[in-house]
Amino acid sequence: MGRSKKVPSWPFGFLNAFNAVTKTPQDNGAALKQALAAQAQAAGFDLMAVTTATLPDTVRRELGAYLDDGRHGSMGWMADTFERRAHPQGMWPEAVSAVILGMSYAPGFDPLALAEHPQRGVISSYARNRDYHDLIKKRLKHVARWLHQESGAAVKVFVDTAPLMEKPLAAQAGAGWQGKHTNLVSRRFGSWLFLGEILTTASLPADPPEGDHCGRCTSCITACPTAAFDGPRRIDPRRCVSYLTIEHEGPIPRPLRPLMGNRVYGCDDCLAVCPWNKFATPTQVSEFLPRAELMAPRLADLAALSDADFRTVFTGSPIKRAGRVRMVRNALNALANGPNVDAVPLIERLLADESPIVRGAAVWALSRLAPDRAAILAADALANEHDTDVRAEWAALSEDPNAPPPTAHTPL
Ligand code: B12
Ligand code: SF4
Ligand code: SF4
Repeated sequence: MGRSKKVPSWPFGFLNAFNAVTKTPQDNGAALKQALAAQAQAAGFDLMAVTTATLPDTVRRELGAYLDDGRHGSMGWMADTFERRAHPQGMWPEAVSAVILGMSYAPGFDPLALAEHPQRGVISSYARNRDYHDLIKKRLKHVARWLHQESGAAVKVFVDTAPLMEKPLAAQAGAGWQGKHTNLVSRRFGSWLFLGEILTTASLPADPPEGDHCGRCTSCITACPTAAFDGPRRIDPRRCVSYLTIEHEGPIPRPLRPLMGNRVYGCDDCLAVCPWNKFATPTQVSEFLPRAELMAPRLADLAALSDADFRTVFTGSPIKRAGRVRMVRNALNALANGPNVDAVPLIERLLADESPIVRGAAVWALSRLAPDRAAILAADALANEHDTDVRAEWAALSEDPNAPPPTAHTPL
C-alpha cells in the first residue's frame, strides 16, 4: 500500500505522485494529503476535502437553538451529546484535521415517479439496497489505516451516527455548501452524497470553503410535502417524513398523516428537485444500485410482513434499523392515503396485532378506507383495548367528519 501505488486522476486535480522527500512541515502535509487523496480514490470515494477539526461558534449556537426549540423530537441522543456534537474537538480534543470523504449515490431513476402509484410504497433512494454505513465505514477504515501507517498520526473514522456535525464540517472543507434543504450540495454530485470523515492528529492543509450556489432557488422548500422548512437552512425534523418514517417510534401525528402520501421509508423530495443534480452521474456502485423488489413494493405486502419476513427481506439494508413495527405503521398510513379498499381485510387483521403502534395505525387506516366498518367495530374494540394511544384512535372516530383536512401548514 502507499507510495508505489499508481496515482489515478482526481476530481480536484491536485494529485501528483507522492514525494516523500519534503522540505518543510507544510510541504510534508501537502504531500501527505496528495497521497491520501490517491488512497481515498482507490478505495472508491468520489470526493475528498480537508478542513481543520474546528467549527465556528455560529454552528454551536444554531444547534443549540434547534435543540432548545425541541426540533430533535424523539432523537434525544442529539441533545444528550450537545457538548461533544457542537465542536469536533469536544468529541476528541487532540484532533487537528478533518478529512471529508464523499460517496455519490445519485439514482439512475426518478425518485419521485412512484407518487402517482398509491398502491406502491416509496422507499428513499438511499435505502433501496445495502446499508451505506457499513460500506463507507469499511472504506474509511481502510484509508485511515493507511494514514496512520504513513504518518504515525492518530485517526478516528465517522459516518452518520457519531456526534459530529458532518454537513457544516464538509461545507467548511469546500466539499460543497449547505443548501436550503440543509444538506450538502456539490456542484459535481448534486444533493446525492453520503458523507464520512476521518479525524486525525495529522496537520493537513485545509481546502477553501465552497460558496453558496443556491441563489434565488427555493425548489426544495416548496417541494416539501409536510412544510418542514420554516426558512432557508431551517428545518423542523418533527415534520419531516424522513424523521417520521425512520426515527419516530410512536404514532405519527394526525395532521401529518395525510400529507405523507405513499412514502414508507425516508423521503427524497427536497433532494430530488435540486437543479444541481443535473450534473450528477448515476452511481455504479453495486451496493447502491436498487434491488428490484424495493423499487415499487406493494403496500399490502409491506403491511403484511411478519417479524421474520421483515428480517429476511431487509437484512443488510438500512431499513432493518427501523424494524417491522415502524415499517408496518408506515405502510398502513400509506394505504390510508390511497384508494386501497382491497386492503381492508388485511387492515382488520392488523387491528389485533401485538404492537399497539400497528393497532393504532390500523384503526386510522380503517377509518379512512372503510369508516362504516370502523364504526361497527369500535365499541367492542374499545372494550378490549388497554393501550391509551390505540384507545384515542378509536375515540377519534367520532370526531367531526366535516372538519377540513389538514394542510401542509396545519400546526402539530
Ligand atoms: C439528525 C439527522 C437527520 C434528521 C434531522 C435532519 C436535520 N437536517 O437536522 C432527519 C431524520 C430528519 C434526517 C433526514 C435526512 N437525512 Co440525515 N442526518 C442527521 C444527522 C445524524 C445529524 C444532522 C444534524 O446535525 N442536524 C442538526 C442541525 C441543527 O444541523 P444541520 O442540519 O447541519 O443544520 C445547520 C443549519 O442549516 C442550521 N439549522 C438547521 N435547522 C435549523 C433550525 C433552527 C431553528 C436554527 C436556529 C438553525 C438551523 O443549523 C445547523 C448548523 O449550522 C446527520 C449525520 C451527522 N452526524 O451529521 C445525517 C445526515 C445529515 N443525513 C443525511 C441524509 C442523506 C438524510 C436524508 C436525505 C435521508 C432521506 N432521504 O430520508 C434526509 C434529508 C432531510 C433533510 N432535508 O435534512 C446525510 C446528508 C448528506 C449530505 N449530502 O448532506 C447525513 C450527513 C448522513 C451522512 N453521513 O451521509 N437526518
Ligand atoms: S426529506 Fe421530505 S419531508 Fe423531509 S424536509 Fe425533505 S422534502 Fe420535507
Ligand atoms: S433545490 Fe435550490 S435552494 Fe434547494 S438546495 Fe438545491 S439549489 Fe439550493
